[in-house]
Amino acid sequence: MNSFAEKLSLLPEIIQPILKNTDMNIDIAINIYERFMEVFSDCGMKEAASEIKDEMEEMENTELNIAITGETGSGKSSLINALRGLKAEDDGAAPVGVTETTLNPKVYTHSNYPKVKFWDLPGIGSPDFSPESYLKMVDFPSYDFFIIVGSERFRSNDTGLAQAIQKMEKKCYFVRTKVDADLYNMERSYPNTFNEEEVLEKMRNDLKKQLKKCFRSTIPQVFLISSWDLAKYDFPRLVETLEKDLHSLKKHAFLLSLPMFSPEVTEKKKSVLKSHIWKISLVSACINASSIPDNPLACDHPLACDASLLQRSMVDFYKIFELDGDSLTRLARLARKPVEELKAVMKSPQMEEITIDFVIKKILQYINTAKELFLSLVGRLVAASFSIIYLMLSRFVSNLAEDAERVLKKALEPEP
Ligand SMILES: Nc1nc2c(ncn2[C@@H]2O[C@H](COP(=O)(O)OP(=O)(O)O)[C@@H](O)[C@H]2O)c(=O)[nH]1
Ligand SMILES: [Mg+2]
Repeated sequence: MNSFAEKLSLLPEIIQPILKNTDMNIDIAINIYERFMEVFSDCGMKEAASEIKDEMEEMENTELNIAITGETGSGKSSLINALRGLKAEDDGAAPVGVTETTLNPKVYTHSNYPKVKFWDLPGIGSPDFSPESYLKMVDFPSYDFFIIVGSERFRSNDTGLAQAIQKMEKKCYFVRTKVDADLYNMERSYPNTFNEEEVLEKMRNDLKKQLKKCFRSTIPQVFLISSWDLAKYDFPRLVETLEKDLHSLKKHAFLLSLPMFSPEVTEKKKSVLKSHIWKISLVSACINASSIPDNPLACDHPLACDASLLQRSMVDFYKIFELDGDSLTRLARLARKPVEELKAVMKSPQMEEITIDFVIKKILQYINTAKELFLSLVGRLVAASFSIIYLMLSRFVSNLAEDAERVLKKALEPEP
């Protein structure tokens, strides 16, 4: 692909399936279109694909290191487990209800998204430590942001630490845990006049008032949460805030690693993946691509792909939507239902069935369903391959997102 005119003539075709994709959010489509124009403006197809491949690798290697600190008993380990989609009794979970005996940070890797790491930091505890020496001890520069956990009130240790973190130009957020227990107690105390929203608002205001006294400039935001139920209270707002505050690659990792606690999370993950799969499609169609055997539309209309890249990516999608075997088993245990019952509501195959042969079969199936588009691109190997792969991946992601919703609904269904 050499001349600019040739490139331009190819562009609308290669972008066609993206723009025609009916469940594509228009903002994502525009964004992809702009990125497309950008990568193709000064290089050919192969070079563009190789640039995108580097970008994908950078994304895969992007780590997110989240520091979680606060006094013993404030609920740090429980929050870390909740963020990893685990209960304390699951394998690899942080032990809950134990007093820390070490001052060393302990790392907990996300089981489905190992580049996301949660660091359980001991609270400052002793007044012998200044916030600055504490931050030095826990290796301050390694973290992307800090969550300071407190139950009831935040102590001067916590606010002093937040000030030191802000001074060193990093973000920190206050998280007040165990809100479920406070609400439960208040409801028992005021059985006739209890109003959940009013109690929560009063808790937020009291904390803000307390913090206002300690901070001269920006007061870190406070979020009321229960690690037992992330869908409730301020956790969704914490997600929105981090989504805004994190830069693109870190944001990507954060959103894809979120536990599946609500339909909004499923939607977010679907959007992130939908804005990413054109890259997988382009790389798969251009780099290490080999011919698809048994193309029903004959050998003079070839199609090529890197089926192994597609297979790996599709397996990752299962993990992102918590539809892999381990995640389903955990959910089934929590729901006290046989895992078969959850698997039965999935329309996609189980993750173990996603082999290279399966991928090739899927592509052949899409050549047939998108026959018209395919035939319109005859003679343009990359454009045709890209389009078919893109359509296949896009549908695959939508189907998994629907399965994830069905599985969650089934898990929450009361026993008959
Ligand atoms: N009700 C309720 N209890 C919690 C919550 N988070 C933690 N706990 C309880 O608080 C205690 C201390 O929790 P843990 O996570 O071990 O705190 P850490 O010492 O800061 O790691 C344990 O008994 C937990 O079960 C929560 O959100 N709600
Ligand atoms: Mg702990």
